[in-house]
Amino acid sequence: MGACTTKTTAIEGFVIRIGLLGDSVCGKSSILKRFTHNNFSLNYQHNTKNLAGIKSYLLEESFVPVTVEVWEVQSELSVPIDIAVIIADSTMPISDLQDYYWKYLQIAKSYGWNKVYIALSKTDIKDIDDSYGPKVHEALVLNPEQEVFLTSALTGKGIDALFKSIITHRLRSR
Ligand SMILES: Nc1nc2c(ncn2[C@@H]2O[C@H](COP(=O)(O)OP(=O)(O)OP(=O)(O)O)[C@@H](O)[C@H]2O)c(=O)[nH]1
Ligand SMILES: [Mg+2]
Repeated sequence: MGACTTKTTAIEGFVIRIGLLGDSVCGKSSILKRFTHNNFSLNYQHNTKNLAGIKSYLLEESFVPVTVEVWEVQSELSVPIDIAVIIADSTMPISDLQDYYWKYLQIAKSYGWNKVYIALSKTDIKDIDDSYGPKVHEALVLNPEQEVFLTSALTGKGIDALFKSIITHRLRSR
């Protein structure tokens, strides 16, 4: 993916709507904030409402402006979602991840969202080595083409990679 410019307002073109799903405190707002405003706060405030952040890109390969709308999902949304991302706290034991993933996969399906990604949050807290991603991949019985995204909203690590991968796949499947 080429270099991109960002704007804070939506511009006409292709819109991709992404829904972030997961337990309270798993890090949805923090990922949203890092993505839209490139900042982070350790102060926690629970959201009861669905929240959205918007960013527009001018990508070399898409020829049209791409607007990415990211929703922190707390309940069923009235807007259509293209891709759901299950956010799981990486400090959770891998043995608990499978149930967590399946629970949110069912929720995504109940909303009619069939394209689902998995991202682990807060990877700065725990010592994560190269074997962690493959272990999660195996525990969740993912397809070979499904990627496990390791992110930290605190450091910003993996956040751009997650959204850029989603945008690239979505543009290819147009
Ligand atoms: N160290 C660290 N802490 C994080 C990270 N992401 C989130 N946190 C902290 O975890 C807490 C919860 O994060 P939120 O992003 O508010 O969680 P949430 O999923 O939006 O929670 P709800 O709104 O209740 O659903 C906050 O205190 C954040 O500062 C991270 O990448 N690293
Ligand atoms: Mg929140």
